[in-house]
Amino acid sequence: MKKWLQLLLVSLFLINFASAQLSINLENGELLAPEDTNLNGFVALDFSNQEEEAFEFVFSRLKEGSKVEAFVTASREVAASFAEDSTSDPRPAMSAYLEIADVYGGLLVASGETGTAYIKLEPGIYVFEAYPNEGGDAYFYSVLTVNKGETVVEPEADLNLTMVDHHFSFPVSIKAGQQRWQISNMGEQVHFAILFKLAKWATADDLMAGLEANFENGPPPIDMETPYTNFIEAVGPGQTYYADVNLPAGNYVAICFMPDMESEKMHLELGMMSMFAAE
Ligand SMILES: [Cu+2]
Repeated sequence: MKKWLQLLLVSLFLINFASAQLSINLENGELLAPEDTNLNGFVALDFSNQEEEAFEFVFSRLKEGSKVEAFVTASREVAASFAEDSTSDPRPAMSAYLEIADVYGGLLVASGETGTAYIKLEPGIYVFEAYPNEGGDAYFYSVLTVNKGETVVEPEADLNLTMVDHHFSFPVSIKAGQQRWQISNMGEQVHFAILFKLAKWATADDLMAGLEANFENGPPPIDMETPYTNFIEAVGPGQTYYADVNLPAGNYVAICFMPDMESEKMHLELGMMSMFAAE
């Protein structure tokens, strides 16, 4: 075989191999994402946030027969019921949402950064949503049709984190820096987590006291230099995803603030809080 032809074939193979990922860009008020893919399995999704504030990206998969419009309406109702000034109970909105779609997790991406999550793609209709972490009206979504195709190799995880009703499986100590987490929800309710990085002087009790007083009782017991510590986005029952996280060394408290579907309580009040050190 001619040398140049060989090189061409090798580079075509590499291009093909390297593209087992999808890029989603939020830029100039637009969410640019592919509309369809033949990739199946845990595909790497790179989220680039070029807006001026941190955004949350969440992926969901429509249930058979559900319509995108109904999904968007239900999702906005969930968001409105969780808004700070809301007085409504978020449970009915959450139940309505879960009739339409399964939620697969996601990422919190700071301004100007890119994050990677691995979401299990199977033939069907998926929706990517993006909204500002600090609240506000901005909202973007994009629809992805997944066709049957090649299954990509499952990523290897540095840490396996399981969430159940109502507990996290964090070890006492994890590695700081770049790590890949496999996050599984083995419970029957949706879970998520905010990972608070404690200020050097603070304890988990300080954080609890601060949360109870809405942080009006003194300086927040949180390391304000890294306010956008990682966030485990909502993961539905039975779902698993992977996320690349990069936690600076320090002490963390993970809390799930989801409302319990069977009582008036939050998951936190039912024990869904865990402390760990990144070192
Ligand atoms: Cu929870």
